[in-house]
Amino acid sequence: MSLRNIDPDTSRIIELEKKRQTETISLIASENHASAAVLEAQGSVFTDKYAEGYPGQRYYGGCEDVDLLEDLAVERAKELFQAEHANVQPHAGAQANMAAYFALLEHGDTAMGMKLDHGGHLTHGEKVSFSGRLYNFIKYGVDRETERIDYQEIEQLALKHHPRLIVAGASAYPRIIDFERLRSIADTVDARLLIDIAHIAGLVAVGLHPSPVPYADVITSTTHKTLRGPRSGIILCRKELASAIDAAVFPQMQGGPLVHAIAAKAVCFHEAMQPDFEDYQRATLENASVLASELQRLGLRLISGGTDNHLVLVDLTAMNVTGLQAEVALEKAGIVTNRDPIPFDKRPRRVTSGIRLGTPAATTRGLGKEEVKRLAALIIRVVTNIDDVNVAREVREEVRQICASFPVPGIID
Ligand code: DSN
Repeated sequence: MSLRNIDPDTSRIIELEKKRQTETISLIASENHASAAVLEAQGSVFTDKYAEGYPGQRYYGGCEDVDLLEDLAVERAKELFQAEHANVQPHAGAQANMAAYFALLEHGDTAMGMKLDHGGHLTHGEKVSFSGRLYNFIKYGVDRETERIDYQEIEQLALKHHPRLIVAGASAYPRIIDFERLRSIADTVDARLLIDIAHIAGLVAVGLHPSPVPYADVITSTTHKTLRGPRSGIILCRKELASAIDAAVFPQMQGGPLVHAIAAKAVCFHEAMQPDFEDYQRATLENASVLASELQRLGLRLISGGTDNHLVLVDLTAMNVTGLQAEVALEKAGIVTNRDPIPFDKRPRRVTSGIRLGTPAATTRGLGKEEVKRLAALIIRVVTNIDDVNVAREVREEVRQICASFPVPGIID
C-alpha cells in the first residue's frame, strides 16, 4: 500500500511541499536539492537498523551490512577530502561541532569563534547555544571598513586570551577564508584549529575553495549544503585525533547512528567525485558572481562588496527595508530567502538589516546566468515595492514560469 492510502494527511503535506519547491526558487544559501539517488538511500531499509559502535565493534547483532556501508562512506569521505580520518556518524553540523569540542576541550576552557552577526554560527560559541554555555568563547569578527575577517584582531585576541581552540568557518561570509593564516595564529598560541566547512564543503571537495585539510586539526561539516547530500554531518581529522573524535561522537554524545543517513552520505560522496560535480560547483560560483554584480548594478549594497563563494549578503539599510520585510515580500513573490544580520547590525536578530542569498539550489535545478540576471531584477522589483501585492503577484507568476523549465531533480512523479 502506498503512503497516500495509509496516511493521506502526511502524504498530502508532502505533496504540498513538492509543489512549493517546484513552483518557487530557493535562494537560501544553506539549502540544496538532493538527487533522487540520495533520497532513495535515505529512505532505505537501513532506517530500521540499530548499530551503536563502529564497524567491527558494534553493540548489536546483524550489523554486517551496516559495517560494509559505514566503511564505504568513511573511505569515500577520506578520498573526497584527502583526509586521514573521517567519522560519518554525526547527525548534523551542530552535533559534529559538539563532538569536536568534546574531543578537544574541557568544560570551561577558552576557545575563539566568529560572531554570529558577522557571519559565524550559533555553535561557534554563542551564549544561546550549548557552545557558549559550556565553554568560554571569545568572539572575533570582520573589519568595519572591509567587512572581511580581521585576522589581526584574531591574532591579538589569541595572544591576550590563549585559547585552547580557534574555530573558524561561517554561515554568512561571502569571501575565501585564509586557513593558512589561521593555522599560523593558532600555532603562535599553541591552540588547536577547528574549521567548519558546512557551507563551502562542495567547493572544497572540488578545489574551488582552498582546503583546510593541510592546516586544521579537525574539520566539521554538514552534508546538505553545497555538498548536496542528505541533511547530516561529518567530521574529518588527523589520524592522531581519530580515537578522541570517534569516542566523542559515540558514546559521549550520540547513541545509535542514523544508518539510513550514512547510506545517503555514501551516495553523496560518490556523486561529489564525479566530473559533473565540479561543473556544478563552478556554475554555482558563476551564478553567485552574476547575482552579486547584477544586484550591485541595480543599486543594492553587498557586504564586503561582492562574493568569492556561493552566497551574497545584502545590506538593505539604504532601501529603508528590514531583512524580515524583504524575506516575507520575496517569499510572497516565489523567491525563498532568509533574513540575516549584517556586521554591526543595529536591528534585532529577529528583524535584521540584511538578507542572505545563495545559488546552490537554483544551480542544481539548472538555472544559468540569464535566469539569475532575471532573478536579480525581480528581487530589486520586490524590495523597492515592498508592500505592493500586485508586484508580488506579477513577480510570482514570472518565477513560476522560470520554474516550469527547471524541475527539481529529486522530485519524480
Ligand atoms: N542554519 C544553517 C544556515 O542556514 O547556514 C547553518 O546551520
